[in-house]
Amino acid sequence: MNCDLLITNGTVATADAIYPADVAISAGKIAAILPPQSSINSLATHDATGCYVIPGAIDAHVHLNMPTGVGYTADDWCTGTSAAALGGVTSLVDFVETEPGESLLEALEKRLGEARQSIIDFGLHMTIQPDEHPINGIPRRVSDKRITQIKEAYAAGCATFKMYMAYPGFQVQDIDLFRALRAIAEVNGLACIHAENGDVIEVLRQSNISDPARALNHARTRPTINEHEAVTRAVMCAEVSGARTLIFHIGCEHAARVVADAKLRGLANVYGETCPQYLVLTEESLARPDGHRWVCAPPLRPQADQDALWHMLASRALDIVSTDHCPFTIEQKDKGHNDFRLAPGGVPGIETRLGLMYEYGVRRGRLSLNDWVRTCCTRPAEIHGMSAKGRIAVGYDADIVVFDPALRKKLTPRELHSAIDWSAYEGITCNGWPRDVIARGEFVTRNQRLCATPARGRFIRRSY
Ligand code: DUC
Ligand code: ZN
Repeated sequence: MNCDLLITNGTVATADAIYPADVAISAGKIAAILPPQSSINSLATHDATGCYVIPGAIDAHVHLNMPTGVGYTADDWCTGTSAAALGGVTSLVDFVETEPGESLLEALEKRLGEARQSIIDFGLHMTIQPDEHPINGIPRRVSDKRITQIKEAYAAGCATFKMYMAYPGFQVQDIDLFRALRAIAEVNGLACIHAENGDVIEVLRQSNISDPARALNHARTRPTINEHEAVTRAVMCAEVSGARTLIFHIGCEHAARVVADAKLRGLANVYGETCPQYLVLTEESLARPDGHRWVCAPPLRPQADQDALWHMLASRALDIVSTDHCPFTIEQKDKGHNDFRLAPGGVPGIETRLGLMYEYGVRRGRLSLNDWVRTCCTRPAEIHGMSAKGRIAVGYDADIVVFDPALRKKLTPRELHSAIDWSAYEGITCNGWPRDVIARGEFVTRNQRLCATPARGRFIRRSY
């Protein structure tokens, strides 16, 4: 047998097995998985002694170059995907958002133009949002026309549809959430739902807050029962509509239990995502003098919620870990210094997920190696309709991370590559980090250095 590249002497870790093997790559695909030291003709070999050889990580929830009230999120498609690759990510999924009057396909075309700079392969979720801006805080409707366009978006490779139950401008009313879910069920797509009760949040945010400089109040305006109620409503709508549904960024135990209970009732198409910020940080970060930098939604929660999320991830009640990477510079974040409501929502994380999940999950005994691969690599591909990704198996794309458990990485902005000047994880050192990253058979990083050029990433047309 001949191949282009042979990864030798590593330990292959997948979602269900761990074994020593050499991995042969040809024409960008995994060509064979062989006993170590098999004799085979390869144009190049790459030694992975002492390392885990795992599928490239998939981050199915990021916000690059997204317009916000304080300007665009700080990473563009070049800086964001460079940081992602250095953190072991070989595919990501970002979003298409629509301007009033724009069709879903017009908005997709524009977003594909921006995404051309991507270093790694990428998919796009289609956001289903009201056609017009809200009036007096009341969300406008999603038109029939827009609902009809769901079919066209699916055919164009956007198989997943994001809906917000909170955030003025994005929030959809229940009637439209449900109409959209029925249309998504009809095309066999996936609904991805930001589940918080936006109406209640807006009233709480507009009430007299005695100390708006205290960022912990952000969590008080978005209590866990608010998230719990919205997830319950979203799962009810998913069940009645029959739409395959993923609840995005679950941050608290009660919300996660709703997904767990749905699964116990036999709803095999209801999934849950959580993020490293909810697994590693707590609302203590919001209590810092610069706590407004940790404003994100849902907010960071108490330790008890974090502990429960780890259990639910290991038990498969929750399915995947994505980052909701939404990077802002200190200058952008500090707009909220005196009033947390002015801080743009979101924390960075595109580069740090695999390392953090290894450090806080595997090394601390909360996840097995297989759980780590399942939640960061394999299940994201399955749930998000990427049939060629997420596995080390013959015929799959050769997206591979050589992960070195002996590397140490300090999570400071100096060591990371996002275009921001702070880190949400300052003070943390990860033991274990991606050493080399291969995407469709090409090295995109080697020895923790980027070696890929922009615009090599391809749009992943996703389907089920
Ligand atoms: N939550 C955030 O914190 N930022 C971006 C979008 C979201 O849902
Ligand atoms: Zn998000």
